[in-house]
Amino acid sequence: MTFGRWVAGCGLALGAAACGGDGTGPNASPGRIFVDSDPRGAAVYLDGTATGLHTPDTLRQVASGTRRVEVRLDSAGVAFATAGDVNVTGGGVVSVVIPLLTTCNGTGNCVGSTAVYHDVASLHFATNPAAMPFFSGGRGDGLRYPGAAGDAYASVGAPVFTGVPSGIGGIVALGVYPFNSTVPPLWAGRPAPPDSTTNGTLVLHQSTWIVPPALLVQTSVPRGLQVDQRIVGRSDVDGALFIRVVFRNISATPAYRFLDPPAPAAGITYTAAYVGWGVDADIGAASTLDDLYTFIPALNMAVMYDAPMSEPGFSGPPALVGLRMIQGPAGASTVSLGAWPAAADWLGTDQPVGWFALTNNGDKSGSTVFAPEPVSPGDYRISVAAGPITLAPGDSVAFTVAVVLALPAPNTYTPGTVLHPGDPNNPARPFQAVAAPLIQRARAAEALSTR
Ligand SMILES: [Ca+2]
Ligand SMILES: [Ca+2]
Repeated sequence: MTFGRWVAGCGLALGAAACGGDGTGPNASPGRIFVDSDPRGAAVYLDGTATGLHTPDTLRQVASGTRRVEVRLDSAGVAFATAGDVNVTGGGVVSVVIPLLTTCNGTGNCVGSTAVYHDVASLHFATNPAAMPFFSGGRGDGLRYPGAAGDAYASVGAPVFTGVPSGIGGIVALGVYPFNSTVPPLWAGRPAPPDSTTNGTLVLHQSTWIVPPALLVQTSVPRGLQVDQRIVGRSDVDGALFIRVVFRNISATPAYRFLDPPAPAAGITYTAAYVGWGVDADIGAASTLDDLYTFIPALNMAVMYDAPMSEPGFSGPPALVGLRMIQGPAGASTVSLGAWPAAADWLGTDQPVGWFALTNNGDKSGSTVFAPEPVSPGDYRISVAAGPITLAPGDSVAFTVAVVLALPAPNTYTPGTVLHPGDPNNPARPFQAVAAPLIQRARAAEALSTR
């Protein structure tokens, strides 16, 4: 979908600001640029040359016309930098607030190259500056259990979002793979507080902005959102991470508008929004995926498992992967447990596919709704999301999810025989006995989250 009001009028997505009349001319006098950044303390470059100044500060005696201003900051070994064009008018002052970001190429592989691994609670998992946990270049080893030498369980995990942006009339949806070989990611990593480990508790912070790259600036996609993730694991709670997620609507802030000038000046209000988290659990080699999914509605949990409960090359029985909404966002009445096949991943131009997946086709008839049973073993993604909520400019909403891994209960299944999920609403189904350790661990994760 294309919407005229978002057509860029004065520059590229990552850059243009202070559009309008320029003061160039044979007699134009120099002007000034007040440069701020978010966060502050970045080195300021003018037309590619270091000025020696750091934000916030004022560039003086700047020749009139279009000038290139860049801010750069190295944080935790990652270079965050953003550049944009600024029109300087003779004698005047132009003020800009430029956000510090790090982005990747169309495949996201630059994220993989900068992945950092963490170990806690027998989990070995990747994070990166663009804030896509469990991602390491799509190689399928973003989450291992138990430990670094353990088996591979996931290729990516990510916040998900869907809603109706004001003034647009369509729907937008953010999935777990917001990039492909031709479209750069919607995610732009932001500087975040450093990691910490205290008394066996690991705390990681991840922050990202959802901003359309130049190729998508005329497309209806999620934008104007900041997503902060606080990932916590404890050495005394095996196989569990919990993730506190905050979605913040930044669409009307000066720093965001520097990146996305075609967005409505008053910002964007999202209605009928669902917020949540998704995982591409891959139990075993990515080339031979034979997984199935199901749900445990009483726990608001989606589950992925190896269909034959026997994975060649694994050191033991394949664990089950649970994704649980532990605490939903304020005001949400429905938890939607989603799943979709790899072939249905949506990107820039097929947003209704994502809305369908994350809300279960908008079926809001109960407190917990879930996707239909899978047809056959394969490569799927799972999600937990809650809504509907409204997210106006300046609003924020928070929720907590848990990612939980546990081995199947012994002697409850036949290795090599496909374990069918059965009806999620039937607590007597055979799957329930197999998943008993996962259910127990998911309840323990809930207790962990309240301390
Ligand atoms: Ca498998
Ligand atoms: Ca998968």
